[in-house]
Parts: sequence; C-alpha cells; structure tokens
Amino acid sequence: MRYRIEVHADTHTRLKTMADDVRNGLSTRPRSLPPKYFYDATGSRLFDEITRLPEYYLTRVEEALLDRLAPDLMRTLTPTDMVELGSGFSVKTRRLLAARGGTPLRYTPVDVDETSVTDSAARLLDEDAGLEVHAVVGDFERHLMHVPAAGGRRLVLFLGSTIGNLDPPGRLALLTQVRGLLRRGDRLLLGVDLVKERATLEAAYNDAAGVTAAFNRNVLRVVNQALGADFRPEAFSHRAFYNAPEARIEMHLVSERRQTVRIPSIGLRIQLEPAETIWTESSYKFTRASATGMLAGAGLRLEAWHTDREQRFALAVAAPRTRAAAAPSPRAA
Ligand code: AVJ
Repeated sequence: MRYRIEVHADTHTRLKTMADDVRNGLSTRPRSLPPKYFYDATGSRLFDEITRLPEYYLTRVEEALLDRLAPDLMRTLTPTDMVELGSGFSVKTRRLLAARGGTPLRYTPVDVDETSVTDSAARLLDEDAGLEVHAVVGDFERHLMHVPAAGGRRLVLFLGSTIGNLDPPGRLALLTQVRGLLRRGDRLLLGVDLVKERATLEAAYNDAAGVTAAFNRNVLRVVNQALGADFRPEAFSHRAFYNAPEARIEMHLVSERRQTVRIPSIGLRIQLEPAETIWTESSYKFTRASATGMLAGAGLRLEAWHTDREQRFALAVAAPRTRAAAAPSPRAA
C-alpha cells in the first residue's frame, strides 16, 4: 500500500473556523481577513498566474535555487522521509525527489486542499516507484500533530515564502512545532523572500496586468460563497505597499465608498467608511540575521544559507539544536 490519506479538515469544521475568523477579523479594527482564504479554486488559479508574472520574481528565483541545490542536498542529507507544509501541487517537491536517485522515500504532504493533494500524489506515485505517500489534509498551523513519526532521516520542506504570511508569534509557534518533527540529523528547508529595494518589492505585489488586484478581491468572493456575505468586490480597490519598519508587504482592500456589508449566517453587519481598509495579507521579508534569529527562537540552527546572486530570495537549511550545542546553563558544570 503506497498511498494513505488522512483528512483532518472536514467541510463542517472548516466552515466553522472560517466563520469565527471572519467574524473576529471584520468586527475589530483595523478590519482584516486571514490570507489562507485566498485559495479557493479561482484564488489558486490566480496565484498560479501570479507566479508567472514578470514582476513576481519569488517563484522563479526559488525554483532556480532548488534546481541548483537539489543534487547536493539530496546526496548529503539522503532523506528517506519528506514532510512538506503547504504542498499545493508539489511542483517544487518533484525537483527534489528527482534528485535523490531512486532510494525509497515516504512523502507526507500537508495541505488544506484535498484535491490538489490527491491529484499530485497520484502523479508522483505513478512517476516514482520508490515513493510512498502518506498525505495529511489539514491546516499546517493546526494539524501537524498528525504527521506520522519519521521512518528514517527526515527533511521538512516549507517553501515559497509561505512563512512570510505569519506574524512573529505565529511563525514562532509554527517553527516550534516543526522543531518537534525533527531529530538529530534531520533538516528543515525553508524558503524566504529577502528584504530589498522598495520598488522591487512593491512591483511584485502591484503587477501591471492587475492579477494581484484580482487575487486580493477574490477573497471577498470566497467569503460571499462560503458564508453568504454580500461583498461587492468591485467596490474595493487593491493596495499593496512595503512597511519597512515591520519588514513586510501589506495588502489591503480599500472601500471606495461608504457601504454596508451583511453576513447573515454569522449575524454580522458592518459599515465601511470611504477609504476604510480591510487588511488581507502580510508578506514578511527577511535578512540572514532575522532568519537566524527566528529559527533560533524555535530551537533551530541555521546551517546553510543559499541565495541568488542578486540576493532576492533565500533557501535556508536549518538543523535542530541539540542540548550539547546549546549555550551552557548556569547549572551545567
Ligand atoms: C504565497 C504567501 C508566498 O506573499 O508573496 C502573492 C502570496 N500575495 N501575491 C506572497 C501573494 C500576493 C504569496 N505567498
């Protein structure tokens, strides 16, 4: 049996979680919606389009880095167990798997979208006789405890700058859980976008073709469909800017006029003033120093740092800190 799947996010629970998130986000100020709700079928298609935009360098640069790194990484690490958070269609994973040279490996994709997990698992299993897939359908912030115990040396993948969506407490919590999945000799491969010139960052989130604007507005359609809200997406404009002190791109939807939005299923009715915004996403940017600090906070040690020549994006390799490697405590002799 080469394929197992566990589903930890049934439709009922997901809808309940979404109702809570939307109620909390829209009834407090600044109003906000969590970025994980961008990705319905339309949103995933729009994001896929974003990854091919000339201004959106992140995906292209990360894929080139992976191609460069994969042979060495897979040869020196020789993982037999791979866990991927937010695996999507496992496009990047395929590059790593192909570089391992046929050794048996168990792959555990963790993603909220059952269809993308099932479809990509089928394709991977078909292409790769040495592969076993144990998929976990769920939210990587809530369901990591369902990742099965490692069968051997483990590599955890968290790619695509997805970690950039999490604020400092959120990423500390997540990385601490990831640390718990690792034992001596195991590694985390983390993709982060880097702090750079404002113009480059802002262009990546304000593309000329308007795809990012459509992606941003789509979250309102998602809430309309799932919760019966009556948002009019065309009554909002897209705004994305770099907040340098916080080292993050912020995406907002700006209400173009005074308007009332009703969400009867959760008993919510809100009035938006002209120019009032709904904060839909943060996309944090890192330096080597800030990434080192973030990893250290979760008990992880930055072992290697790979960037493109222009220092746009980085792949960080992190190892679990062992007791022996930690700073001596006052009680240690
Ligand atoms: C998928 C979270 C990495 O932050 O760049 C792309 C999402 N938002 N354009 C990012 C996104 C607007 C993307 N991540």
